[in-house]
Amino acid sequence: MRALITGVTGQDGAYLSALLQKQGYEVFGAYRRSAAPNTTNLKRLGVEVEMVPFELGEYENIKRTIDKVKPDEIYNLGAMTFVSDSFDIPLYTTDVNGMGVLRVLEAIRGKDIRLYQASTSEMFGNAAPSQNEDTPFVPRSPYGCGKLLAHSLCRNYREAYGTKVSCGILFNHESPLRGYEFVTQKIAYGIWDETLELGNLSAKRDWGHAKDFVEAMWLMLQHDPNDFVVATGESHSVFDFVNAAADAAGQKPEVVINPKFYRPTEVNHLCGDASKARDYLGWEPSTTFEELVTEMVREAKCSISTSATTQKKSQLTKSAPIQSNGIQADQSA
Ligand code: NAP
Ligand code: G4F
Repeated sequence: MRALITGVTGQDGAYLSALLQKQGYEVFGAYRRSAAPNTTNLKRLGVEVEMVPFELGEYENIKRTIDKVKPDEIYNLGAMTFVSDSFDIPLYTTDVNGMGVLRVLEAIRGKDIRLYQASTSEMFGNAAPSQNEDTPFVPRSPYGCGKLLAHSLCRNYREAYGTKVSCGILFNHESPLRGYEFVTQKIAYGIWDETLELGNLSAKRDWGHAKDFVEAMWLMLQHDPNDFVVATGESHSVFDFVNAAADAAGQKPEVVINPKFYRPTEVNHLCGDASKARDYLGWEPSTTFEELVTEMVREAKCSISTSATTQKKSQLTKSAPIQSNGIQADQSA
């Protein structure tokens, strides 16, 4: 079996690559052009995949890549994923997260390829918890709106053309590979500092582990096309996360509220009901909230210590600094 994973350099891309390789898949990792593609997450999990260029903004590029790789399954994880930034770059966000998915759907129309689309609990906005597949979508950010466009198009292509697409409505999932701007990773690192600047502490999220959630993605493509909520069913506030991280670290910084981290419109409370995924796919999460927080806090501490040691070593072994013109500075002066 051949799988193409878009957004392979991200958190889920790395965990999913590891899972699919374990299942015996040939995995192709689709990455977007950059001066230096970041394979840090894949390397941290010891995964090597064949990397292929892929840009969600460019139809011909998507089509060429799919025609070349000839995948049996595509996992579309590529997206602009930071909700806060989507208020600053709404056109770009909607193009990549919404129209980008339409480009993928067009590229596979009529082909025997199964597609997983990374939908999100952010589409629920402030709909009352707990949220399931029948809960109305009332998104509260350009990110959520773009994802809802994609979600609606996937359903339409499934009904209109028989496209074998499944959408996973995934609630927040985290890990030591999480991007640094997301609140959990910010806390996991910041808990070791003297102060920690945050925004809205009362927002509640249903936080699970990415390693568990990618299993649900794979299971969806082994069943008839459908949509599934994937969640732990337990929610905690940002404030709870700080306290759990402090317990894991054995220390607590001063928490400073900085309104610059507030959003123009906030999603207050997400808590998912994943009964359908449990009943149809046999999926259940295996990591508790406390285990997730502890793993992230400990890994953050290791990375901080490693980078401090590397920095110290490079300072000790450094000879004269290199000037911007490339000439070694004279330290005797
Ligand atoms: P992530 O770590 O931020 O990774 C996003 C990936 O998308 C990166 O590999 C990024 O490439 C790539 N990408 C960004 N713009 C692209 C473009 N124009 N063309 C092609 N690729 C592009 O996100 P994640 O946490 O793994 O999430 C995976 C997917 O699940 C996303 O679609 C996200 O919206 C969705 N989701 C995530 C969560 C969650 O809690 N993690 C919950 C629900 C849904 P670079 O490395 O070059 O930036
Ligand atoms: O960690 P966050 O930035 O994640 P958010 O907005 O829930 O989005 C994540 O989950 C979605 C699924 O529901 C994904 F689709 C999306 O791609 C992404 O992975 O913020 C979580 C909460 C928010 O309510 C935010 O206002 O934490 C609050 N928060 C408080 N202080 C903060 C901060 N968020 C960030 N990023 N930074 C803060 O300092």
